[in-house]
Amino acid sequence: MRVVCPGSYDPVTNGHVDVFLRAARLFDEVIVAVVHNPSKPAGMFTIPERFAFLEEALQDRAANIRLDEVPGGLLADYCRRIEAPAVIKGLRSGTDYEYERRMEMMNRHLTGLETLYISGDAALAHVSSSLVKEVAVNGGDVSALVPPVVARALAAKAS
Ligand code: COD
Repeated sequence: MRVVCPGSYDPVTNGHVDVFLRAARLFDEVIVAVVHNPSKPAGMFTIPERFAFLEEALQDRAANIRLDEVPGGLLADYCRRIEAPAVIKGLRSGTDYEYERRMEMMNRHLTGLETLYISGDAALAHVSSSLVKEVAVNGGDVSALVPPVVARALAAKAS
């Protein structure tokens, strides 16, 4: 089965990568899709930058992971177009589930798109794109929480 891991990935973290790799062990093909999230319009990194970070972070990690971009429109329409019956979402907490559950129901209502959940690595439960950005721009060390390419880009923003 082909599945999609959609996200803003601004930027990708080790929490995201853990979910991608575990999905890649379960499904035939995993499409990591950088999606424009209309409620997070002004990102720190451009879409091409986020894409390049993902490319480097996932290089040689799993042969069945592909990258794509959803430049606008509904995720459910994109998934129907590429014939992916389900999306994979990573969960850190009950709060994540509350947030995801409403999207899950809306996506199912729209096109029948299913949502499957992978519970994230507990050691990375405190890791989010927004927190690593906040810590990094204020001089904190996030190198254990993000791929090296992202750590370098965040350090450059902080300097
Ligand atoms: N461990 C495990 N999972 C994690 C971790 C971690 N440490 N960090 C993040 N995750 C998970 C998140 O829970 C999420 O499932 C995924 O990784 C991506 O996270 P983000 O923050 O990069 O992405 P979001 O939440 O901004 O993505 C939201 C979408 C872009 C998917 C959503 O807005 C969308 O589908 N937009 C398209 C327009 C649309 O169709 N709207 C209607 C939706 S019903």
